[in-house]
Amino acid sequence: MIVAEEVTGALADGGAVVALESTLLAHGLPAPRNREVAGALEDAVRAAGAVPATIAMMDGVPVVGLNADQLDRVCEAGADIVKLSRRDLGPAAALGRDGATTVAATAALAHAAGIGVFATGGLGGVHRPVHPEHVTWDVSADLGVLAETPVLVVCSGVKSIVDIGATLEVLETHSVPVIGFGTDVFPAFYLRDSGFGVPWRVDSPVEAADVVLAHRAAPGTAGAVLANPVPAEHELDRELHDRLLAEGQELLRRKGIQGKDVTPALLEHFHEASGGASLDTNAELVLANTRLAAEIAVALATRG
Ligand code: PSU
Ligand code: MN
Repeated sequence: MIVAEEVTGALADGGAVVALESTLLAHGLPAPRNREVAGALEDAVRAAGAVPATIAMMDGVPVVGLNADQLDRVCEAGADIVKLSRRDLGPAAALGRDGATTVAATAALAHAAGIGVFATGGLGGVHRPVHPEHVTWDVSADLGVLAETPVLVVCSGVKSIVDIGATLEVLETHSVPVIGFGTDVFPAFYLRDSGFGVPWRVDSPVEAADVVLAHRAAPGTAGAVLANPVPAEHELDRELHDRLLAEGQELLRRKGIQGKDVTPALLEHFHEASGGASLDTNAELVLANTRLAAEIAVALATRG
């Protein structure tokens, strides 16, 4: 694993570092918008007084803290960037591949590097069955990895494309605390309200840092989810959202899309069929989560 010097330095000094994932760039947003977002996220972390560490695999080597050239590579249109969950890290390393890391893989690498705070858009979850009469086994590895990786993931809940109630149940089963930021309802990525509540709520970065410290001191090795709703002015119209989701699910059935291609295919459908509206929502929510994560990392560093 290569850890950027700036990241190593900040960690050695007890400074604030925020991990950022690369799947949302390579497989969640189209080029060239993804590169703009990548830069804006890192700028936002720096503006808050923390060091960004975007994580990906380059030529088979996990890199914690991509440089500008490596960010270009991850965001390049049509580049051969594999979507890497944690289970893929070994094979991709042995075969010398370039890959973008999901929440699962990014959380694992961040923790291995000593980083405790991580920002993304939406956590993976329990997918809805492609055929209503089926039971799905498509449960994102994000959930299982968070069960055993003590990082704080700041996100806008889970994507509204998954079964949110089932996802919250799996998080409970895995002893992963779910905390709302300034909200009593669990957000649903493009939408502020999933219709499900959150068991805990904090209203400031300092309060969130308190929860992280107490959670780390409590028994178990699970991570934690801080759910930050998309800023109201960037929320997607609910009717548009519901129509896009229904179309997207039909598209999956028609094309037989399965496994790790489901999330990228649905996001792409949203972006195309909304004329870019969902793209703005996605970019803005990731940015807001990244700002918040940086403020929490700074609050944690201040406390030592
Ligand atoms: N957040 C975004 N866009 C994304 C993702 C998160 O704004 O594309 C990615 C994350 O990398 C997450 C993945 O881990 O979606 C979930 O994929 P799956 O459902 O295949 O586990
Ligand atoms: Mn899956």
